[in-house]
Amino acid sequence: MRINWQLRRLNLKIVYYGPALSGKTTNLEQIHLSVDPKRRSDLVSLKTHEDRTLYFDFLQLELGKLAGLTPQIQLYTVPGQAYYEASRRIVLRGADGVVFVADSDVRRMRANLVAWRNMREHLQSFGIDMDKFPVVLQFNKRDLPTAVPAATMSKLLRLNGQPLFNAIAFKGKGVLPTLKAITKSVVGQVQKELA
Ligand SMILES: Nc1nc2c(ncn2[C@@H]2O[C@H](COP(=O)(O)OP(=O)(O)O)[C@@H](O)[C@H]2O)c(=O)[nH]1
Ligand SMILES: [Mg+2]
Repeated sequence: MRINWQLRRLNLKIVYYGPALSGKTTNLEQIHLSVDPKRRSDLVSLKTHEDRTLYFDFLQLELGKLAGLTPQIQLYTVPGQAYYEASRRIVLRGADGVVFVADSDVRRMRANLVAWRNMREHLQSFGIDMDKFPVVLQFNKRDLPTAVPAATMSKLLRLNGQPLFNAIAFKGKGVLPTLKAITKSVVGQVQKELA
């Protein structure tokens, strides 16, 4: 959280984390499509020639006033490929909340688990207790015939009550409910801190 008292602006950072190709960029693309252009920035994507996320995607949204401040929500995605661990860590630093986008494809369960553990380790190393930190999960690609049942995925990741949304991100399904849940959670946390 960063407050600019002169501009009365509150910057909040939400990071979409998860394994490669789980649909993180697709979430931002869908949000970009559905939010009023007056209340959002352009979607900025830094991509390699292979069209995969190199560093991050970025999209900024403006919310209604909060405690006399104008909140601006900055959405980032991390690159999912294994060799971008350092990049993920840099993007994750300073996050006010995270959305973990898991891939429901049975062949991606191990990748989900590795990414989930890495995220937890990074947050811990920043001194963040994940049980007290705004985290929302999205099980994406529910359209796949190979999709693992949500209950099985929850068990695999050892979820304990974090908000969870099923999604078909490339059809826009589940994207906004996920965004609303993480925004609510982050804003709730900030209200506690500003009180
Ligand atoms: N079947 C299926 N494919 C999806 C879904 N959401 C995204 N994709 C596809 O998965 C691929 C990777 O998505 P992308 O957003 O680039 O993943 P990222 O690496 O997490 O940013 C793309 O081809 C998307 O069109 C979904 O709900 N179902
Ligand atoms: Mg991406």
